[in-house]
This record gives sequence, C-alpha cells and structure tokens, in this order.
Amino acid sequence: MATIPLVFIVLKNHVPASLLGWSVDALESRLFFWWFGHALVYFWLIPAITIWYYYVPKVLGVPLFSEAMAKIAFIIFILVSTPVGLHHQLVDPGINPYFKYLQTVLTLIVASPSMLTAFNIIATMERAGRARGGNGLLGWLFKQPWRDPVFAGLILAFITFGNGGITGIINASYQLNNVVHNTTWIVGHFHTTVGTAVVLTYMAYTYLLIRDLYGRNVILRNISLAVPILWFVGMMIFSIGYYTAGLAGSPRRTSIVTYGGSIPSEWILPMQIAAIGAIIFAVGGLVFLIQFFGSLASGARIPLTQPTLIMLNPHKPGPATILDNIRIIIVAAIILTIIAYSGALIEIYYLRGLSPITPIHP
Ligand SMILES: [Cu+2]
Repeated sequence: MATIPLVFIVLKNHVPASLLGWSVDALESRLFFWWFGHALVYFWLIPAITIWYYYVPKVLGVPLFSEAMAKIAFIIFILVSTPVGLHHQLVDPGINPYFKYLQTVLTLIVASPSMLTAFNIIATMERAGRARGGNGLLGWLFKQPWRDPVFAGLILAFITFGNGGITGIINASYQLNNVVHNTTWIVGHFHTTVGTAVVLTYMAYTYLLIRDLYGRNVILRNISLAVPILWFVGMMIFSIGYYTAGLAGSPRRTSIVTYGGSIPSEWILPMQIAAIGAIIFAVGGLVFLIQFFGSLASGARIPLTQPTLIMLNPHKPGPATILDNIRIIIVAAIILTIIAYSGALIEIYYLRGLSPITPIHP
C-alpha cells in the first residue's frame, strides 16, 4: 500500500528527471513520496513495538496485561499509518487545507495505539512488580529486572518513544506545525522516535540475538548496561537541545546557518548542549559496535542444546477472534487510503490540469 505510490512516482518523475533531464512537478512528487514516507517509519517502528510486547511479559514471567488491546493497537497502526502522508506537507501550497486537516485528524488517531501500547506495557510491568512485592504507588517500579541490558534498553527506548510521541502530536497539529516545520525541532523528534524507540530497541534485542541466533556469548558483558543508559541520556539531552533551537527558528537541512556571521544567540547554546548529548550517545553506540562485532568474532560459543529464553517460555496464543481477520483490516485500510488521497490527487491532476501519464518537459 505504501510502496506502490513510491514506485509510480520514481518511474514517472525521478528516473526521467535524472536520466533525461525532464523537470518534475514538486508537489506531485512530494505527495507520492510522503504517501510512502510516513508508512516507511512504521516499517521500522512496528518490529520494535512487537519486541516490547513480546519480550517484556516473557522476561517478567507474566502474561501481557491485555492481548485484545494489543491487537487493537496493531490494527489501528495498519489502518492509519498510510493515509497520513500529507501531515509532512502542511505548509505546502497547492493542497486544499481541508485535505490537510483530514490527515491531521487521522494522524492524531495513529497516536492512539502508541498510547494503548504505553498503557499495556506499563500495566504488565506493574502487575509483575506487585507480584514480586513492590507495594505502594511506585514500589513496583523498583522490582523490575533493570540490570538486564535487554529489558533496560527496551524500556528506555519505550520511555523515549513517549518524548517523541508528544512532539509528534505537535508536528501533526495543523497550526502548531507552522512553528516547528523544517526547524531542528523535527530533527529532535525523529531522533527520539526512529533514532531511539527503534534503534535502541534493536540494539538491546541484539544482545539476545547474539546468543540465540549466533550461539555466542556477549563480550564485555559487564558494561552492556552502559549502552542503553548512554544512548538514552545522550538522546534526551540532544533532543531537548534541538527542540529548543528549533522553537527559536533554527533551520534544518542547512549546512551554513550563520546568515553572514549573524547567528542568532538563541540557537548557539541549545545546539552546543545538543552536541554534548550527541557525543554521549555516540559513545554508547561505539561500545555497542565493539561488543557486537567482538562477540561475533570472539564471543565464547554456547552449546546449541542449551535452552534459550524463547524455548523456556513458549507463548500460547488465545483463540482467533474478529480482531485476527487480516482481510477486513486490509479492505478498511485501502478504503481509508482512497478517502485520504483522492481529494489531493483530483486537485493535482484535474483542477490543475497536470496529466497523470505525460511528464512535464523542460
Ligand atoms: Cu509522518
């Protein structure tokens, strides 16, 4: 659903533009690119969220708080991650504001499964923490396996996803987008979502896969916990610096921002703070890479007969319900996508007289 529009626009506009020098319609290209581009982020994010749902109950030894709620969250992710591409084009001229507003609403809906996920994972942690004797309002928080780098990494990634989710709602809001569009705010946002919710989850889970997939022990095991902590702390500092500079108007995608030597002072300090954050998370990433390649090359081999965590706690799915019927979900997703893009497409091809078949020649 997301890739076909990308293939169409690459073949129609970008290949002829690069090989034959044809000019392209920027608005048309951007619409098809973002139709793909938003869903692309979910290609990465959904595996990370799946890992949270999978590993957290398993390592805590309790069932997930609500399996039905998890299924509903994934259904909404599939339904609403494609028809929201226009939220990247809220300042583009040439698209009727009503179509942008419709996709703003759909984007706010796609925030809801993230909130369902937050509730479900935290409720699962609370249940396990209370079963281990964690009393009071927050006592259960201290009864979690924080020393497990996989668990700590997943939960820190998940907390950072909260930071990114809140700023994402600001990006998606039609009016507020005018303040943050194309500033370093957006760069701060995707470092917390893709750059941490996804990347830190993959890094943390790799500690398990080095063992389960490659049959190797992780080298320098005692410092594994430093990786998620450095990544989390560094990314929090980095994102806050970028958010602050962005709110003061610091542009993104610009290598020279001095404007003839008159760099606004509101940009300098937050960007310097962000640079410190970047160094901190880069050190975490470096430790991870040393451990990853070092473990593959020289980690002690584990006999394959030894049972892994996955074998010890096999998941027993409940009976299939209407929530498991993928056909209904796909049909609904296609209908939503048609509703979301048909207005803007009619506007581009018919109201502006641009042909969907013939490219514009120079
Ligand atoms: Cu998006």
